[in-house]
Amino acid sequence: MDQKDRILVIGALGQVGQELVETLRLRYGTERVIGSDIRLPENPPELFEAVDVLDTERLLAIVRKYNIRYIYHLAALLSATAEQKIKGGWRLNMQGLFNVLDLAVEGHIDKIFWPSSIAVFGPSTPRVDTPQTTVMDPNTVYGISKLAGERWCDYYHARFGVDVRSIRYPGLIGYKSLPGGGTTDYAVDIFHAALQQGSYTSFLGPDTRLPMMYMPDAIKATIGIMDAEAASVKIRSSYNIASMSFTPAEIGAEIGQHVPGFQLDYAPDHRQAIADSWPQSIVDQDARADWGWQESYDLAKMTADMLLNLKKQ
Ligand code: AKB
Repeated sequence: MDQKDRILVIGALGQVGQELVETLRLRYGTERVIGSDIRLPENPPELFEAVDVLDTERLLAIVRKYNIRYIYHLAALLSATAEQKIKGGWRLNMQGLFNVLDLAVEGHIDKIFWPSSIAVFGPSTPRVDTPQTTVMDPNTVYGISKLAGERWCDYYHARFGVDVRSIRYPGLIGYKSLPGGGTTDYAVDIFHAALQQGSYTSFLGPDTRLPMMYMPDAIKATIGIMDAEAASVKIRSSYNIASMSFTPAEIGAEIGQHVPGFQLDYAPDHRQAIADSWPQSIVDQDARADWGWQESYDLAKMTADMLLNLKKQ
């Protein structure tokens, strides 16, 4: 990337966006990373713009204003929220992606990161050690939009040469930002509740095993695939990536090692059905072989680090 070229993060106030902007700024310098979200936060940080990814004119104006060449397009409605806002979820998740892909076709930008999710898999997918390529029959609005998005990324790469790169995020856990509207959010809420109340009621049942990842690993994978040589990014739909899988009971037991007397209860709600349609564990050998993906955190290491940092806050 040329010194005068800049990076735009769309969805910079979201769970991943906040940490990604921070990491990219440390790496490339504050002035080269522009944050954006649908609205400005109360005290907007430096170089932050209100951009609705559905507003193509505004999007192009910002790309031109800052000489943007790379876009990390994170804006989306997650699995639980999109079930409540079916058409809105589809529109944001699909049209937003088209608008960014078209910027590349028109030559305004060079490279795109767009996240997919384990939600692309569905009830007929093998749930244990889910391979990169397998049956995919998502039955949620979010999953359907992510699978369609993957197909469009692959199409735009093959047809127009768009350099778009993607990974399938598992549930993401971090202490710097909160998730919003996902099925895996319990795995963040549980840490806050453990420290504040010493107890938590999980909205997923005790044995619901899901693939998860600690945020530093997710950020490493996100920047890692963008940094990789184009030729080594062989899959242009989206890569499976994995680091750990656990159940609410297992993470509760791990937290209990650090928070004596921690009490975990269960009251499964509508999100249980979504979780039950997703994989329990993921095979990610393509990401490891093609562009060197390697995780740093397992459940024990993540739990210790989460609690340490939340206590400091
Ligand atoms: C969600 O739960 O919707 C997300 C995801 C797995 O993509 N965290």
